[in-house]
Amino acid sequence: MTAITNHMPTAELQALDAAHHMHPFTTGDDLNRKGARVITRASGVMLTDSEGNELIDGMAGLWCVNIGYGREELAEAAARQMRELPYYNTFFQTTHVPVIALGRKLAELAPDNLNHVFFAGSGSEANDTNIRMVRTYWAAKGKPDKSIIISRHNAYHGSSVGSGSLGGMAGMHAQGGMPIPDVHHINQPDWYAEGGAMTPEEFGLARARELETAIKDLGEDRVAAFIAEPIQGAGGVIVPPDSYWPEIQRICDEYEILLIADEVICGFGRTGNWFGSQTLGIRPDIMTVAKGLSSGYQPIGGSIVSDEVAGVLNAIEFNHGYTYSGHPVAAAVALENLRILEEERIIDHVRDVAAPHLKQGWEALGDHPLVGETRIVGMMASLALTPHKDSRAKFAAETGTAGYICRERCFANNLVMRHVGDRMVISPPLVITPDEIDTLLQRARKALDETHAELKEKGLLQAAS
Ligand code: PXG
Repeated sequence: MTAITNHMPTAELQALDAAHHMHPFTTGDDLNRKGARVITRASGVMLTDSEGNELIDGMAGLWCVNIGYGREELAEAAARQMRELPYYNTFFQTTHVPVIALGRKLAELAPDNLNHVFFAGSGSEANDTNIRMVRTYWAAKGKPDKSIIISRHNAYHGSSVGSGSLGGMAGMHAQGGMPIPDVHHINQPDWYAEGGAMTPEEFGLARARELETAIKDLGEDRVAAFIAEPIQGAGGVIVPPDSYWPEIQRICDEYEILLIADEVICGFGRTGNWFGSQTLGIRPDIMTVAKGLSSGYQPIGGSIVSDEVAGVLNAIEFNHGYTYSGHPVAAAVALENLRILEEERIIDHVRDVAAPHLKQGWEALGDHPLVGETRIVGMMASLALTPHKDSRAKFAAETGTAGYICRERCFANNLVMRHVGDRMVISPPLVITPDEIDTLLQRARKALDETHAELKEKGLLQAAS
């Protein structure tokens, strides 16, 4: 067999990809007809594809490459660890140095009483851990019926059976027998799409109080936990109104419900603090982490757990764990990533330089005829496309039609920006410079202009009635 390399013609790579590779969240036949874009290398915030195009990665891979691409130190850390101890498990009363060091570092970085880490290979696995952990916690406290986990429609918590059930994606629930029992969903705090005539503050309170109503309906003695992303990422960078989180926190405290903050996207500097919980003033009992923990250089995730929860679980045998829980190479790479984030003061760069610069330019896109709202916190941002700015109207065309066109126009202009329905979202590497932000914004505006022209030409600028 011939070796497959970066130097093969794109069409050949695409044909092999089509023949043997099944892509996530993709209609394979459609993709295989047109051929996948082949990414060959990356450096800083830039991606290179097999045709030699250089694209700004406005999505930091998939919300994860926080320190940017091409950091030799992480390659070195991986190679060093692979030579010394490429694998050992953390079952059967054993441990190893990288996992000890990473556990201590995370306990130091995480807020307050969050001092214990259960490692996993991904965010999905970590949220599966959380399902079993909160139920086992209450059972150990003599309350085995406290097993319902409340989550939100349009949340994303992963794609395994457990984490996909926690998530609120209707398309996922329609396939493969989800959600599992004892998961309950309330509505999301998306004021732009669902707020109607309420002010954002009224709406935020109303949506938070759905949690209280659900707890009362289901019974306080039945509800184990509430899980939420501080800011929904995959749902479209939905920034909740300021009134939302304080009310959620009050309800969790009052009814003795564990609060799980899913920090898979918000963690490790994305919102301008180490964790989104700090930016939004939340006091979680458990935080889910992954993605930015290693800047995506290695697959690793985990649950960072409070002293109280760990205290209860440590008194029993928790029959749970993964072959790669605390994988030494992934842990060594994560540690090196955290060292770089800390020593290079990358979160200060976000707070003082990159986020204010991006915010100014992003909000300026709000004057574009297609843009109904702009939202941004730290280095995660969204804009809602609309055919009619003043009424926040949706398009008459199927949801996602305009968003998809815009995403394609972004690609054509060498910018990776993702669409979620008709919202455009970005989440660039945290190390992005002001000049690179300016280029990103210029390309985004050009893509919006071209999207507007294409929608007009195709008669798709109609509002839904
Ligand atoms: N929680 C949150 C908040 C996430 O965003 C997960 C858990 C699951 O993590 P893993 O590592 O199992 O994928 C995620 C993942 C998208 C997209 O299209 C977002 C994610 C994954 C794939 C695609 O925006 N987020």
